[in-house]
Amino acid sequence: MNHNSLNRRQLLQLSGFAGMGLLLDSCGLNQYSTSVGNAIDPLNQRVEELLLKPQALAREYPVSSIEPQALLINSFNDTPKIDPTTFKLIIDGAVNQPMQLSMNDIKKLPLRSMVIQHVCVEGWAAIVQWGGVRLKDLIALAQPKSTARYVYFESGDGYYNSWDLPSAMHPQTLLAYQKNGQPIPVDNGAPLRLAAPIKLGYKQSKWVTRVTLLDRLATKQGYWEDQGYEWFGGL
Ligand SMILES: Nc1nc2c(c(=O)[nH]1)N[C@H]1C(S)=C(S)[C@@H](COP(=O)(O)O)O[C@H]1N2
Ligand SMILES: [Mo]
Repeated sequence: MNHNSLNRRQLLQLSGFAGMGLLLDSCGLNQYSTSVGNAIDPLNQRVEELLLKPQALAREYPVSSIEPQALLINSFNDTPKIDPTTFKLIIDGAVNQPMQLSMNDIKKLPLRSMVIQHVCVEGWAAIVQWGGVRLKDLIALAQPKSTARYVYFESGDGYYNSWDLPSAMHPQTLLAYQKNGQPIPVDNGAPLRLAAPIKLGYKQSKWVTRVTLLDRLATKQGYWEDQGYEWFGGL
């Protein structure tokens, strides 16, 4: 079943991880090492471990701390035009189950809400609420291959980015469609944007259209990263 929408079995699989067995069929140990991976990714872990092992949570704030004016629009390019009714998020690469999901599909998945601090390296920060689907849940649905180590994100405005797999699988890493309790405004990345309290602002791609799991980091690592920003971008 290739590039199908979310079906009932997959939804059941997600709730309670009844389908974990499917994720553990990896074909033996993979001993290769990527120079980039070993050099700058201290958390290089196998995907099976990341699906099971709890990761430490970053600070969350009460709703009363939200600073609605503090989150500045920061876009390197024009806001892209994406029709949310026909939009499909592509998940592909090192997965056994490539998928294309509509916003309806995505909204059927468990909604995770969090109030976190967004930090931009340009010298501002904002407490903001994000609601959306955990990226980990989407990756689990796509059945990652045991060789996957990185996640590459493409955006509708030409922005691109890559993350280490542990950060992508972190329980507070969301593909968000809500901001401060409302649908995300287009300038903030609708219909889907990355939101996580563990990475700097430039790692939080807006208008994400494609999520590609990779065994090795591509030469294109990120729009800002390729101009000298640090790749890991952790907080
Ligand atoms: N696609 C895309 N994503 C992006 C950017 C961008 O220019 N294009 N800018 C980044 C930077 S530097 C920051 S600080 C945040 C800003 O998010 P906001 O505009 O919703 O406040 O988006 C990040 N994600
Ligand atoms: Mo930023």
